Amino acid sequence: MGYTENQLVLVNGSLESIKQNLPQYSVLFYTFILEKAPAAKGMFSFLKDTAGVQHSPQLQAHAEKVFGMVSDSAAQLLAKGEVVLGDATLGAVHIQKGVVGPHFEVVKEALLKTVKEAAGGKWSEELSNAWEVAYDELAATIKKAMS
Ligand code: HEM
Ligand code: ISQ
Repeated sequence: MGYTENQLVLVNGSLESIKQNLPQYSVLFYTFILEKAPAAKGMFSFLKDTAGVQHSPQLQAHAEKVFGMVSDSAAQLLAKGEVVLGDATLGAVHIQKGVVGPHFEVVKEALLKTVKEAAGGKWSEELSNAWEVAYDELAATIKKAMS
């Protein structure tokens, strides 16, 4: 079955919860990533020289961009059943930073855990699945651009 309106509503509702406390959830997002892939710390310009994960405007802006792009991916899936990457340079950016396939699973897990925290009592398997499908489709477009 294709992506549904309800799935988009679920994604955007929890995106609002994330945005209501973006400093906290962006730090949490990176913390989950570095738990699984400690070496990824050196890949992010705004993390490599800090102790642990420290809040900064750049860190928050990057996290917000990723959450926003997954929401946009969900909207594209609903509207036309596929995702087209808006920024054609994203493949090259990630290659240049040393990103490889397995990193996308790490980021997915971290994203879903962050969504779970932010959604609180509103979390459900259905909500998580709506994020997962939109992320997977978006990740596939970036991986394709990297290949
Ligand atoms: C940079 C999005 C997956 C690591 C970026 C940028 C965007 C982005 C928009 C900024 C590009 C620019 O400089 O204009 C995404 C999305 C992803 C994804 C939507 C998944 C669907 C990953 C993965 C990794 C990663 C799996 C590896 C852990 C990085 C790094 C940068 C970057 C290290 C450069 C950050 C810096 O400026 O220092 N990504 N990314 N990304 N991404 Fe991703
Ligand atoms: C991937 N690419 C760019 C920025 C990011 C921020 C948080 C988590 C993953 C990311």
